Amino acid sequence: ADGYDHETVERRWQEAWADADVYRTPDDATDPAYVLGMYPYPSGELHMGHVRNYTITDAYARYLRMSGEEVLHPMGWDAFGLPAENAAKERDTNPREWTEECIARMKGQMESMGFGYDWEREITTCEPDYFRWNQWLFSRFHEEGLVSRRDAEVNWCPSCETVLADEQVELEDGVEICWRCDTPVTQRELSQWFLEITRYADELLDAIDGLEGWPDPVRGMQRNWIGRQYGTRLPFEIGEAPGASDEDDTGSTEYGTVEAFTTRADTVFGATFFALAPDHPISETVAEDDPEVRRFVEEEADPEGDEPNGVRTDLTATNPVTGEELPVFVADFVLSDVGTGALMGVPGHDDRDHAFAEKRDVPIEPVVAPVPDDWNPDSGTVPDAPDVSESAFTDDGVLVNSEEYIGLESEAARERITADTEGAEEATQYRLRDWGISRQRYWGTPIPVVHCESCGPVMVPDEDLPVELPEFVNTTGNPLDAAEEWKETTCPDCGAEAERETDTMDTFVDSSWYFLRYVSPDIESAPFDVERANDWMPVDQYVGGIEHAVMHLLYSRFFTKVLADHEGLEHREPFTDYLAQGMVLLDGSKMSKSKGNVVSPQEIVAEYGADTARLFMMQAAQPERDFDWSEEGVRSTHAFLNRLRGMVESFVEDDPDGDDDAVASYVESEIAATVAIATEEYEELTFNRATREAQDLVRTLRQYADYTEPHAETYERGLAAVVRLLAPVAPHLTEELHDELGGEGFVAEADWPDSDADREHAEHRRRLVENTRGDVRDIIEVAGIDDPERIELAVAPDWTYRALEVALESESPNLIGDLMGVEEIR
Ligand code: ANZ
Ligand code: ZN
Repeated sequence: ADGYDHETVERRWQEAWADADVYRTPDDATDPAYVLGMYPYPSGELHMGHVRNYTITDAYARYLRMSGEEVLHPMGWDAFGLPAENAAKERDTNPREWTEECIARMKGQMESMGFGYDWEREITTCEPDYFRWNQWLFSRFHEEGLVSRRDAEVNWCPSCETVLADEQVELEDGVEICWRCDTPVTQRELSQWFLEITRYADELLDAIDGLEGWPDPVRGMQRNWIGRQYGTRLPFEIGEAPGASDEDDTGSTEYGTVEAFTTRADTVFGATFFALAPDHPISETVAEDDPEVRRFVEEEADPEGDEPNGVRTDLTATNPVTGEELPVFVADFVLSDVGTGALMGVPGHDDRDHAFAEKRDVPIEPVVAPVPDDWNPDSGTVPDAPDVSESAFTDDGVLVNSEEYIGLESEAARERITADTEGAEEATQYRLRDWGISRQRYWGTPIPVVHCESCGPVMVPDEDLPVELPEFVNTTGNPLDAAEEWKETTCPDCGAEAERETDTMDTFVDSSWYFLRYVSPDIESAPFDVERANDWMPVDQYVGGIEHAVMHLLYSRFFTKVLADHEGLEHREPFTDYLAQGMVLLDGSKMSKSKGNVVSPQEIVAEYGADTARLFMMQAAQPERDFDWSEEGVRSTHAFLNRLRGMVESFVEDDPDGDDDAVASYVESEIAATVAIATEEYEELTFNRATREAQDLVRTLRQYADYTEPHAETYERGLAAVVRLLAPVAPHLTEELHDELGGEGFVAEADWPDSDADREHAEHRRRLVENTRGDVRDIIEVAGIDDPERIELAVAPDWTYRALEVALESESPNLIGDLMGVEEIR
């Protein structure tokens, strides 16, 4: 593109900043503003999403620095993970080399964007001096009883040959597929390590109320994910239906009592069946003798299917409230890891139970009625039961057909029924599961455990950390399993021959505390310096994609709470404010390699420069919003920067000195208003509005220079203000212009302009000007002014005061005065 030599300008300032250590946060900073973008996975290329994310944090960090704050703005690499392993296999290299190359390339790209990071604090999670602390933390969690090992059904991707966490399984056309390779996921039973996040479920949920700097949708997502429900556990006696075991001679089996979790104990009189999960122990026992149940359990059950399916057993379940015997089904909509893996079916008041009852010919009975409009609980009357034959009535209401509970409202009935029923208990149930962190993969943190035949699994002692990775070998399975020599070790407890654990940790472990490592990245005695973390944490502004709004943020909150409880951290939440930036789209759809619609930041930077790319992105939309990439928009941003540059240059050359005081004072007030408004917008991270303000001021200044001989001081003050207001977003060119205008030092370290303008007043005045301009146009016409130059001058945007003067000099001053009350306005 035509215009200034952005490449030279940008490189010059990048080098100058680096030489002067402008973005360094000294260790003795007291409480720097902590601004953080989610660290990237080093894929090798910075994409538009990264550029947007990091421009937001960079602009904000720069704004805060200019406002006089100490700033902590670090960057690092989420360097473990599957793609590196796959790439290494493809290219016949190893994940470490591949990752290092990618990091080098992306770091260069970040530097070319002018992001002001404190690179002294860079962290790379695949380096032993980082991941040893994952291992150390694992041991601390273990000491605190927050680690467990159990057999678990896990999602297994047959193609990646790895266990997938729930959130790594995606649903496509009703089929669960692997997030990386789209292969349908199967199930496997494996011994897994878990971090017991469920112990923090209540606090993780309750504390969401205090996260006022988080977007509401994200808070809602976190609440949902934790999914707390209050309800009742009701005990059902399981027995065999009379005559059921006549044909066999094995005698009757004892099944005992099975509890069912329900949020609707008020509907217990409407229970018409009982259902067990296919992998409930009783289902499995029944399946041994009953071929129909076996076929269902082993083949037909489809927990993800749209329709509820089930098979009837010969068992009955006794309703603990009514004494009624209910048929027992094994049904696939009952999940084994929810509640107790058993439920009472109430077709009259639950949609799924209704669908199931219709299919299996189970009675459907109404026991809760909608509350009538004029309902008086004390009147002794009872509303009519609703018709539930076609669909369930799922709201709370008033009990009907429920013996002594008739006439009670649902809430009260739940309490009473729970209290009155022997063996019934209040229960809280969560959707949140413990966090399975075992991955059968090479490129991750080795889980620091040794398996000993006599001692069982034993933690590797702290002094033997880190457990490093063996050399990478290209096998189909887990390379750690194949590393025979590496596996061989001795038991830390008894000294006998033993084997290392071959699972590595979920990489979400790395990212659950990396924000703490930045505080003291080189400390060798602990994962972080507790005192400094107490001073510097929490992160004041976190920015990153909404795709991490559930797991990563939740895990980070969990780690922070554990560290607060056991390692002296004085903060219980890691991120005060969180901004989820929107996506950069192309023609309304997401940029993706598969669609072939990717705009490369590198090409844009080469053609137009980083400042243009950054300014265009920040201007296109509010940071939270999606927006369409537009080459047209990029070009006009580029043209704007060129114009600004031209204005500064010609000012410096001509050094004009005008004399029009009225206009000068108008321009002065515009400068003050712009600074006041833009400052507020920067505070809110609405860079689109902040930069729009600066652009408007540039237009005003240009007109000022075009229409009249500007006052040098005013004009220069205007230009200097624009340069500073744009410095956070377009840091290179503004550095150059600051220099040309004779500014001292770096604009990156200059003082933010201040303004005594009051925003409300400024906006009121602008509206007035806007309205008056229309009036002036009319007056000029009425007054018959026909000197084109004067008309142009008079109606030029924002020149109301000038315009009034022209109008007043016209031949009909009285008319004008009458029409407008001009004297008063002046
Ligand atoms: C009886 C009942 C009556 C229920 C009624 C609901 C409505 P939701 O539905 O999200 O609020 N449940 C219990 N254990 C389950 C399991 N292992 N798998 C699947 N579903 C299970 O969640 C609470 C309800 O989920 C519980 O309340 C139970 O059905 C069902 F009118 O019990 B309810
Ligand atoms: Zn896969």
